[in-house]
Amino acid sequence: MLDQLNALKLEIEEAVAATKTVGELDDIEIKYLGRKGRLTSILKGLAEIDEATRPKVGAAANRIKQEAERIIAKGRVALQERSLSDLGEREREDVTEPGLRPPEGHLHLVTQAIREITAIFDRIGFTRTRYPEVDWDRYAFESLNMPADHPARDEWETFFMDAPTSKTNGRMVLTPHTSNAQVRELERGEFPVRMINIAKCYRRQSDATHVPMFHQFEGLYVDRGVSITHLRGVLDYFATSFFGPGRKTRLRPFHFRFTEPSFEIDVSCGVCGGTGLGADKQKCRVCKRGWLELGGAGMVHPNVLKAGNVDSKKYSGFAFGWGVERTYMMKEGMQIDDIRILYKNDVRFLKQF
Ligand code: FA5
Repeated sequence: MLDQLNALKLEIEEAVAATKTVGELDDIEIKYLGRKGRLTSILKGLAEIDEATRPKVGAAANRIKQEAERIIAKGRVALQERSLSDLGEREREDVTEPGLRPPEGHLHLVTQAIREITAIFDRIGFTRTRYPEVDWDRYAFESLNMPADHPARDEWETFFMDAPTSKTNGRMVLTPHTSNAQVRELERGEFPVRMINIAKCYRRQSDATHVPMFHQFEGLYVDRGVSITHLRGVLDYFATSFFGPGRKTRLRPFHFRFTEPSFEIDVSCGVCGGTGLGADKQKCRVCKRGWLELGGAGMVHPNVLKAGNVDSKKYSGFAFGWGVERTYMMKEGMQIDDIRILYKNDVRFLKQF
């Protein structure tokens, strides 16, 4: 019996040493010391052994029971300590470690360009306006001296809305240019007019220099005694502010129905300095001729002033309309040879700006 008890004590010691969790230890306790446990059964069987050996065996059995309880209790403390130190290791936080920066985005380069253009014109008193990007034919064409069926309209490859036609305003269109703002602004009747209207435009076009949705910025200045000299001054101011000092503009005669005279505006090329020649004395690969085309401009046509209820004998003005994307592409150092990349949403491209 004594040998049996000593063997049981060894067995308990080994079992406790091998446990990894408190749950396993609970099972061991039940297995040996529970109501039907192996040590408990031995203690219960003491009554059946002969009286002579009973005190010796009884004392040994009780001693072993106490030792077993002590071994299990010690094992429990050790397991609890280990699980606490594991937790500390797992959830250790080093407050001195540099933090992980979350990925940071930025504004799209067209939005950046719009903000820059707005700020440049704001400095000379041109206020940014917002007019509809889905507008009546009257504002997009008719009031701009382009009566219905006039062939000039074809140049603005327009998207028409599938919507009811108005007797006075005609059909609705996705604005093909920002010039729809001209008469809307004049109708307000506040002078001087110094507007910069930046909005989305739509045309049925898509190639390396055209996208179906793009932005234009439209300047309009109407007051008494406005002349082409004012137009030149504003254009040069914009060119040096946006593209940098040393950049010049030039006016080339052109034809728009809503300005008279009309011009195309060119800006001197920043890569060849306006010479048209590259460092290798060959044609500049960016502009080929020293100048880059920006957009249209001209003196507001008397019929447009009339459509906006403005007396053309008292007031005169100039207007210009350029593409935001194209203008941005002409900035020095920009190597964009296909305008469509701006709207491909390729983050590898966009994050360079
Ligand atoms: C016009 O749209 C006139 N409304 C400009 C104007 C305003 C003239 C006021 C006189 C007075 P045009 O069709 O040339 O003109 O367009 C002007 C500019 O818009 C172009 O030079 C180009 O920079 C930009 N643009 C036109 N179509 C597209 C397109 N599909 N994609 C990107 N940019 C475009």
